[in-house]
Amino acid sequence: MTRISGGQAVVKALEFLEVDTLFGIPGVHNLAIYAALTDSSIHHVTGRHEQEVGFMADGYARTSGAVGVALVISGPGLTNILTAMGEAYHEAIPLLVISTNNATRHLAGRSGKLHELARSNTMVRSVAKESRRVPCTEAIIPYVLEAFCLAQSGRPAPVHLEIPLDLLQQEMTAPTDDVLKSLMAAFADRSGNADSQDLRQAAAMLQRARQPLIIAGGGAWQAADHLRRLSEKRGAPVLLTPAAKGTLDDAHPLCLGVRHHFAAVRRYLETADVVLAVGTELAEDLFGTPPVVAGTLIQIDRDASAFKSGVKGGIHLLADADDAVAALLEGVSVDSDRSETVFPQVKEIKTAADKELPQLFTYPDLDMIRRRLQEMQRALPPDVILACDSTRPAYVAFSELAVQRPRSFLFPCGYGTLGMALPAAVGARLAHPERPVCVMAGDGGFQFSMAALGTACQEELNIPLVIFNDHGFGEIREHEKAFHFSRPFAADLKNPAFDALAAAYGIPYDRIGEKDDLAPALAAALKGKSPVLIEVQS
Ligand SMILES: Cc1ncc(C[n+]2csc(CCOP(=O)(O)OP(=O)(O)O)c2C)c(N)n1
Ligand SMILES: [Mg+2]
Repeated sequence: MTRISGGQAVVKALEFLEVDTLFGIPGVHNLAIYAALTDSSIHHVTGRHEQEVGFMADGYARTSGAVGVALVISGPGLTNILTAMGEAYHEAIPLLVISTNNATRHLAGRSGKLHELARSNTMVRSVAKESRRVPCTEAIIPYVLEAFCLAQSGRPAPVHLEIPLDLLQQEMTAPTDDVLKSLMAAFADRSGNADSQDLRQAAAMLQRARQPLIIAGGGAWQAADHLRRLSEKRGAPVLLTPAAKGTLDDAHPLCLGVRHHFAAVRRYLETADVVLAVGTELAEDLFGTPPVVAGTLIQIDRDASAFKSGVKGGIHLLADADDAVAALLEGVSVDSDRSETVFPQVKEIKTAADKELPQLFTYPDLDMIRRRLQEMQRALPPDVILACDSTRPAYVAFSELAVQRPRSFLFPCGYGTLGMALPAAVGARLAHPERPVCVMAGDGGFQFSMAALGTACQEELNIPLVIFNDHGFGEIREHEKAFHFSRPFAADLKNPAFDALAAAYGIPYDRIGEKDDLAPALAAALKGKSPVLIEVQS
């Protein structure tokens, strides 16, 4: 019987779970785990700040559907990663966050020990599905396996495990693979499938619909293929939430894209007699408006808490999105006549939305932003993953930049954290070494996490960073105008010289002036071997 330490038990559990990449920052409080990692095939990625570590794990999970795993120290390591957990919690991204804590005997009251953090589990529960402290060394493996499964089950979310130092140092008998397999079977996701009667009824509603419409949210990516076929079969246009951008190709003739914020789209939504909402809680959009569904609502979600409205003659289907959409696809018949009328209708709505853009975004440089997005579109390959920060060009990109694949447009949708883009791109790139990855960020947001450049360089990741430099928090300036501030306040930024910053990291730099074309610079940057900083004057 092999004896292993608690630290080795953590790594053994992660290896059994086939975790290939682990994002973290070492400290004396988690070195027992790092010691075990030195002999592991798991690739460890060293962050520069735990918030970035969390976003890296998020980018990894958001683009792959797998659980993103992060390892931090107790105290400041844990508090630093909370913001990224908040973002992942809001967006239903599965993360496993492992932190440590002082030895069990010091955890009862205030001890004054290094990195002490009282009531850590209570604190973390605001941004996690669960936060647990492991009670003994033998429990480490079952707790890790269960936490990993929990992160993915139902509505995916971060799950946190805290392991006291003494448990990492103590030894235990290593469990066999058979024991691990039976543990996994016990923790497997038991979320059931929708009642077949309900599915039949929902299919009949869709079949009878005069003007059906589909809303796809962040939980719809797994069902992307069936969803497209259902939309084509019934001639039902698809409206995407920002988290679902790419779930149906923006260029598809039935795709209304991410355009709920346009009056032309909202009017159309209000006239739809049957609305199928998949993997969305129908939350408010960027401008604070929730989708108004006047017709009958069929809602599919893995988590009942997404069912916020009453049923009103509609149906809530508690089910896996792909299974339920596949069943609906079976239950409806082809309506080719509708496609002929609805294709021009979708085109018309998009044209009307286009005309609304200047009223919606009253940016003085809107035309320039649109031009830049067109240039980016020309340079970006179809399989690109675009990691966006909360910057004005990204809001315009919702409707103005076409994305062709699911899980390829990253945006801090609901929690809205500045600084997500670069570290999330690092995680995405590590999850998909074969796919191009690009960052779009503002000068403000970029500075929230620019230290992640260090990780991107160390990992030798080719990531072009398109930084829109308007020398400030541009979006906030706009809001100040709308609030009738007596003068612009607290939103101007004295920025570093970005060319010197690129030089400091030893990476290429390009500056795109007003008259320059961004496309060739971006296309060239995508062929590089490292991050490339492209500063766009706006
Ligand atoms: C962590 C965090 N702090 C503050 C904000 C508020 N906020 C939203 S947009 C914004 C300005 C972003 O500036 P920049 O990244 O330069 O983009 P721009 O608006 O100039 O395009 C700020 C400060 C936020 N979203 N997240
Ligand atoms: Mg800015």
